[in-house]
Amino acid sequence: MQVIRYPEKNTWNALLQRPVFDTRELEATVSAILADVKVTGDAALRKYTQQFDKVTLTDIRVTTAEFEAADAILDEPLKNAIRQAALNIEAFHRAQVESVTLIETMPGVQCWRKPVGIEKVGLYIPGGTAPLFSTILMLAIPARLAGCNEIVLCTPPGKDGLVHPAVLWAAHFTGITQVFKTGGVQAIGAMAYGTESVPKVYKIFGPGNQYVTCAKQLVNSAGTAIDMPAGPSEVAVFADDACVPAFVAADLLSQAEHGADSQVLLVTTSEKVIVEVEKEVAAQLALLPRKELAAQALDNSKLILVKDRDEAMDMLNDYAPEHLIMACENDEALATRVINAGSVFLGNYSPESAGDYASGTNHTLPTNGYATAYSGVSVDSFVKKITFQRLTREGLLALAPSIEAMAAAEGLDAHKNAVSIRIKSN
Ligand code: HSO
Ligand code: ZN
Repeated sequence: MQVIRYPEKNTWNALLQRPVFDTRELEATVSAILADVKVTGDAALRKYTQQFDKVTLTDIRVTTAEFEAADAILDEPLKNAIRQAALNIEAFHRAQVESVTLIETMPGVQCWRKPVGIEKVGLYIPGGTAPLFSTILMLAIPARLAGCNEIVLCTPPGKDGLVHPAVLWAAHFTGITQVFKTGGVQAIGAMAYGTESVPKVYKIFGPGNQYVTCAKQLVNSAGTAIDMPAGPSEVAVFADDACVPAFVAADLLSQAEHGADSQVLLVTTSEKVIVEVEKEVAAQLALLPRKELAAQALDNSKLILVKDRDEAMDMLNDYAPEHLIMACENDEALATRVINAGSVFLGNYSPESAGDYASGTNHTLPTNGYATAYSGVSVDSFVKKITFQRLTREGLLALAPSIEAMAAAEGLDAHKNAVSIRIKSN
């Protein structure tokens, strides 16, 4: 990890740069696969699963027998852990379900807004080096609470042609029955266009590699909604002498082990913290099974010494981290100054892992600086809010002069007439 001491403000931009990925190069490949899926459907899914996952698919859809086998394999302690996480995630997200409030803006003018679940949603769960079954909880639970009718899940099969049992168990546990063994770009295409097996959905959620991200962006520009532009995962920690350096190091490593492209950042007001965290990172890294990946991520990562808390907050708000951990004196007071972050973890006992799995908050969060303008996934991500109104004759009479005046001024006579014709009638 690079150590930077007291950087001048005009260097911050360069310092806080994320590794850049040019997806334009991928676009041609991704577009070709998407087009193929659009035209040849299941045949394309079989072809690319053979090519990329080296699996000859019989059924694309996971069968009842496969769900049962997963249930038999998965051990009870892990099932209980998933159950507990699900309870907390459900409790936190249930509070996000909005009730309908009728507002009478004027006598006889009633307006209200009703959240309606997006009818068909698709969840993508990557395969690869870690089976992220926790992401199923983070997506399926709010989708259910939102009232989505049809929830489809796509995930690539392993070399044995099977989906990881924890993925299947978590899917089944959260009420998802339509699971398809297809991954990568072809899965995104399948959910965007529909194939003989995979239903077409209106919005696609979930993390993925650069190809998946590129595919999501392409289908998005062609009309399928997506959760958010996703980039590599990241954490920023603000720590002062109130932190426990071993805890901070563990948090940095927990994010670094996600992948070589993850980025972790420590901003501190204490030289001592830098020295001790560095020492702890080295000691803990050596013991990690994923140390190679984590070490590569640490190469992109920085420990930054700043002069005071004000400067730290300015820098962190500029960076707009996906996760922000504040292990410092008076964390809550300082946290009131957070403007840009996906999710904030306060104090020495709130590791990012708590939010990643089980405390209740969602772990699908804006990366790559998108926290300046985007929120993480919530029940809101799965609903549309439809407005309704009813005006009585008296209500319209009272509002008519304003509508007529505005319509006339915009030169839209038909709009004006739609009011005039009513108030003239009895
Ligand atoms: N830190 C990841 C979420 C995750 N961690 C899943 C473990 N499993 C992105 O926020
Ligand atoms: Zn994580």
